[in-house]
Amino acid sequence: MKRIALLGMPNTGKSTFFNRLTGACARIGNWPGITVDLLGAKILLGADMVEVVDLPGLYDLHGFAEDEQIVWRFLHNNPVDLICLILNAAQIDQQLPLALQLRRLELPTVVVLNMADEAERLGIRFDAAMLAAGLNCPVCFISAKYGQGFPETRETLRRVLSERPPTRTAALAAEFAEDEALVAEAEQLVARAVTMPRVLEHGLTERIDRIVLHPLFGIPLFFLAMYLLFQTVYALGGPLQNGVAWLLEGFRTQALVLFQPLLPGWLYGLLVEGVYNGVGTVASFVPVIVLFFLGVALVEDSGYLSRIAFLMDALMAKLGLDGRGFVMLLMGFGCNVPAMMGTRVIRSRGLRLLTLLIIPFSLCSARLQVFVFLSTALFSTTQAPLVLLALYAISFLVAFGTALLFKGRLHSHEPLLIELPPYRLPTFKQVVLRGWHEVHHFLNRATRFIVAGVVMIWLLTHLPPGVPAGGPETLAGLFGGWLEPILRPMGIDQQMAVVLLFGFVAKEIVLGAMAVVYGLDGDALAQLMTQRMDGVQAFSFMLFTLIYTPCLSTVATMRSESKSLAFTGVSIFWSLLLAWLLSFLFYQGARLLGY
Ligand SMILES: Nc1nc2c(ncn2[C@@H]2O[C@H](COP(=O)(O)OP(=O)(O)OP(=O)(O)O)[C@@H](O)[C@H]2O)c(=O)[nH]1
Ligand SMILES: [Mg+2]
Repeated sequence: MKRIALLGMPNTGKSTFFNRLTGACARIGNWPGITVDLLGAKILLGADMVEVVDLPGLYDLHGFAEDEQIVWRFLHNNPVDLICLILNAAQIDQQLPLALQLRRLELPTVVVLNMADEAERLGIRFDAAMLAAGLNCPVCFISAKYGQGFPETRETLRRVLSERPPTRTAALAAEFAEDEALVAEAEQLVARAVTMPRVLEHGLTERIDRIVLHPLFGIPLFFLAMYLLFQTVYALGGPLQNGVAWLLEGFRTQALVLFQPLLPGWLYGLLVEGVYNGVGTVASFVPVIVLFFLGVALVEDSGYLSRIAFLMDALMAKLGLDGRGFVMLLMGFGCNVPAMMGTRVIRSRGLRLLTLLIIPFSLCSARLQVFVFLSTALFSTTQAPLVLLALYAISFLVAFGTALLFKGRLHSHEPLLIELPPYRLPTFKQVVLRGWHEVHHFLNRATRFIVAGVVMIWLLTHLPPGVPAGGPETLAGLFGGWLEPILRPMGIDQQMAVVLLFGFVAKEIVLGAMAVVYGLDGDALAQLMTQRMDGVQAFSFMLFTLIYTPCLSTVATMRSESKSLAFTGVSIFWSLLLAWLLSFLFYQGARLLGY
């Protein structure tokens, strides 16, 4: 099978083109460094099956950041029949040197000038024939986002792939010319083949930036925007979530009960009280999560992330981090795992490890479910959003505190050059794809962790046979009993201790586990929680849930990204210790004050 590799600088639209070409839904965002790993897809191009590979962006072929090395290793280890080099047409002057560098690989290449729509708006004009002659390969113009020029580009790829005999990777060892010579050559080519207006009119972007990058108001504006985003998610998501919970409960009480007389008691218990209640309680949060990710997608795709990195950079430097670290924390609000992988764009190892260390404290959407559920159940409608806000604030504080504490050991300096891309509006399709992606991700985790988790918990709370379900004589009671001395001082009882034990695997299990431990779901579970714990206990439980190890996937990612078992161990130990300490201090302090 032939192989096409998509190469180009970060944020030039490689993944957007990849999605259009293959129908895949790779993650897209207006931030350099969204793709940090290989992603392949097979398509039928003409008569041939072809594998298309989306790669992380690279600034030049000598790059040594982890994500750039992935490209390098890929080119080294895999025969590539055609390089499709995606350049940002609106920044052609900065991007051509890479094209000239790649020419030295002596692989068949097609240069795709993407974002033709933006270049046109800026008034940049091209002499395509001259460019093609200068680069010695076909040149196509395209807008991967909106589709102009796509059929022609696809046809060119097919033609070049069928024409040229593949020159395998042998040529890779070719010496690279001095970079300066390439830059000079690129400048000459741009002067000959590109007409640029004297001043590039980025009018709207500049006007917005004058406000959001304001030295005084920039940061408060950012926090205001985040606050509004969460308020919106909460206000819209709450009713939706109740609706889904009501439907699921209705289905159980109207339809599933019909099976009760037909099935043995234990099997009905396992399937309905275990799997259905457990998974259902978690599933009712899908609308909130989807809404939340639509918000995240908007922030990510608009170009605001780069501004945030820019705004926060000076502040982060005091913590031994940089602006990107803050952006990774924000990405962690969605899911910690891709945020941790996003640190590959950071070159200095110390900086990267410090960033890796703080990301697990970022309040991810799985934890958000638990917090939305408990805060709504145990606090009034005016208090609940404040409780959530407090948890977000604590998430930041714990991350920053950790950075301060460890920066002496892991500090290292890497000057940060942030590129501020123009603001871009995501298309409807991009937003819908993103929402679908999250539902898919949820279902994926549901089948992997949640079902297995709730079945395990159901067994633990019902075995050995003959003892009262959920009681102290069950296996769960036994485990809970062991953990109790550690967790009692922070107001967490035996049953919730078992829930926390399972929460180590994935936070999505926490709610499902509560549903199974108490044999209730939805409103009934919320009702019971108000009898089982008061506000102080609930907050202590949430604090612990926020800070201790997020899930097994983050542990695995920590291990693979840091390439250090010891570092992973330190991270787990530190988060457990900190979770215990803070919950303990909060609980005992609140009780001392008479709450
Ligand atoms: N206006 C316009 N925007 C585009 C076009 N193609 C992509 N974009 C936007 O450019 C941004 C970057 O797109 P991606 O596909 O994530 O870029 P990438 O090259 O894969 O980026 P990395 O994975 O970070 O290297 C996104 O906001 C896209 O919506 C285009 O043709 N026109
Ligand atoms: Mg990409």
